[in-house]
Amino acid sequence: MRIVVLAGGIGGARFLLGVRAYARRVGAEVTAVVNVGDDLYLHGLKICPDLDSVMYTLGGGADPERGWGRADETWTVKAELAAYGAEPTWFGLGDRDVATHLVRTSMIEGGYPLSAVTGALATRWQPGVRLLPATDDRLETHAIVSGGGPAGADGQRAIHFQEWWVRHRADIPTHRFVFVGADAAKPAPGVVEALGTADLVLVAPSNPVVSIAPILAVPGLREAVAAGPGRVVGVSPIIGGAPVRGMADRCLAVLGVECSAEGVGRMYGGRRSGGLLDGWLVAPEDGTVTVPAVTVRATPLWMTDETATADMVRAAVELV
Ligand code: FO1
Repeated sequence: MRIVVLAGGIGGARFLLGVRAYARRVGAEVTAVVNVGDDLYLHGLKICPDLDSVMYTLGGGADPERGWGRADETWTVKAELAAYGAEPTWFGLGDRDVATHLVRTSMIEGGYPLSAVTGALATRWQPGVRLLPATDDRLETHAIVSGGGPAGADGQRAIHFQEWWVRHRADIPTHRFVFVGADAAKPAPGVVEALGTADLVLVAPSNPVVSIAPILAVPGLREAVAAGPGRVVGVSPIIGGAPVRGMADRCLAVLGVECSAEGVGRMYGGRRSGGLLDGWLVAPEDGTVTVPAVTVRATPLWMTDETATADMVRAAVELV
């Protein structure tokens, strides 16, 4: 059995722990197609937050509370950069984490595509699933905001997603998100093939707006999901009207989408009517959720441990 997971960072990483556990139970192989919209260059280093969250979490090296960066981290480089007044200081690079960015940056500058770099880094971490970036090309999520700095004639300006997320904590008037580079991006090697042979495609309970949407914004990727043989089941990132973690509520508000399991399900849409999903897993707390042309199933969605998450995956398999 072949499972493909569309995943973002922290929630996606936690979910992949359960997908891996389920795959080990039934002997399935797993490919994770991971968002690159969070990626940025900082202090001369190429940083891939979602790929790293997934790699560190599955490799056992992630800091469990933060969800990003390394366990047992130290922050000497960060302090030294601040001592030089090297901006930005609002994005903290851990010393162990810097080694990942140094290896990645030197390989990229050596001409390796991001997918090859990701494979090389994963050799050390042995995540137990194949990690693929959604694209090897530049695709960056930027937020169009008002206020807080020099703006265009209409008072609006674009800031990188990380500045929006980390510096402003999404607390700035925001008009929309744009995926810079998306129109010229191609699916990374292996992505279309994986979707073309998948028995099941899972949409992780990641942020639908800034983690899943940038994956689907890669031309040809959404089409590959729709045309693939595998059934597509999404897992709601919203339980009881609130995001499990992060700021999906702020992101959905920018799009004017209701922050609910039903709102996100309807945003993704039914595959039979040109959307994404065949099935949609929602939490029992959310009561009756209807999404046109989609089979909705209530099942516990708290990823309290790998077994609970693996049970969610089993529910997805049973649903389709
Ligand atoms: N998130 C923060 O809130 N503060 C940080 O200083 C920060 C640094 C950081 C460094 C490397 C990395 O891979 C991720 C980092 N994150 C940080 C998380 C990052 O913003 C993620 O993109 C979001 O958590 C969304 O996935």
